Amino acid sequence: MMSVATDILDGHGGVGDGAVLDAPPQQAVAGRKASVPPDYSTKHQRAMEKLLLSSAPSCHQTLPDGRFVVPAEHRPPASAAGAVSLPVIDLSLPRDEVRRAVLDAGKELGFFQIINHGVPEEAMSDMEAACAEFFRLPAEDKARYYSEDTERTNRLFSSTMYEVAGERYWRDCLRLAVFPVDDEAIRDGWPEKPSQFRDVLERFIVPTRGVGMELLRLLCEGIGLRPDYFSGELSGGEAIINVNHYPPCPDPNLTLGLPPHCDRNLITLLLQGPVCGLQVAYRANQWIDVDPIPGAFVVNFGHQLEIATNGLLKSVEHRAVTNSTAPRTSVATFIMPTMDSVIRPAPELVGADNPPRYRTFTFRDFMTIYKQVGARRDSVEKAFKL
Ligand SMILES: O=C(O)CCC(=O)C(=O)O
Repeated sequence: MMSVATDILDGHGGVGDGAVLDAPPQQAVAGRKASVPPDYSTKHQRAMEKLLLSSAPSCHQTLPDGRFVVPAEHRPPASAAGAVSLPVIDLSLPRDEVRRAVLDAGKELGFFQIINHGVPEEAMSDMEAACAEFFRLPAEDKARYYSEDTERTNRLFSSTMYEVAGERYWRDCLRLAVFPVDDEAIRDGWPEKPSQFRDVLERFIVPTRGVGMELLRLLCEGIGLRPDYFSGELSGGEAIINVNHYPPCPDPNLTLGLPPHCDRNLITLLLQGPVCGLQVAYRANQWIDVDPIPGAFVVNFGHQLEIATNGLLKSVEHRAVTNSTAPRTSVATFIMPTMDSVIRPAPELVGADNPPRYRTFTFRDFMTIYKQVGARRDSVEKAFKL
């Protein structure tokens, strides 16, 4: 079975891990005259040369390494669930209708798209553009953010884990802690290039997180929890974004951008951009292609929501496939519990005829075990189910 190292997908650093750099640029230039350009001659230079797919001098003509070839049974295109598509929910409809639609979609597929959600179109398109621009920066600009330290939240890394055994995936990722935005340490961890990046991220993340919280309230109303059940600790951790970048791939039939996995958090909102690539697991070994819809978010539930609702809302596996022509950049926003929050099936949702299906643990404990067992749905179920 294909293993799914969580550091490839969801590696999580400690709270307050503000610094992005292995060696901040200020340190790298310490002692130099201002006119001398910074010299990332050792660590950064090596990192830069080694790894990022997006830093390759030109398009890859062939797969650079056999480890990009995923086992035959996991290769795209697996049988695609052709006629099935994700429901698209218009959040501007009356609240009762939206609540019902969100709950139905969540129960049936665990994934849906939302439109008219209130995040300004400009904030979304600016975010898409700034993220794509980040990956087009010269390698030496990106190298300063690059780190292989999986304990860091803020870092640029590649799923091509050179010198580490195991599969490789066709994706680079910029991961950043983004909440609370008024915390200077959080903002200071964001890239300074491109120059508009920080402002664009702030304009994007504040309303996007707001939509995520509103969806959680709607779900609570729908399943009989008090509307603010997920406010406070359960959603108050460091929200994180993954800016995923998938350069054109020379052999999309042999590779994956991201292996099948479930998310570790509460709820995820994905800005998937105009290029198709996300697939959602559907029944036995079938995958739903998620059609890009301009201005929409793709929404899915993480393990914490499944556990808190005692399995009523499912965390569903998804993966990213690659293509040979167009680069694809997606932005996943993860709403996370604080490390000390206690995760358990909500007492309101369990009873004599519906006993708790999961044990009680802290999110910190969850993360420790998750890193060991991997991100596949079955392995997490096995570790946390009673
Ligand atoms: O890029 C995508 O469509 C999927 C991203 C994803 O699953 C993730 O960041 O965990």
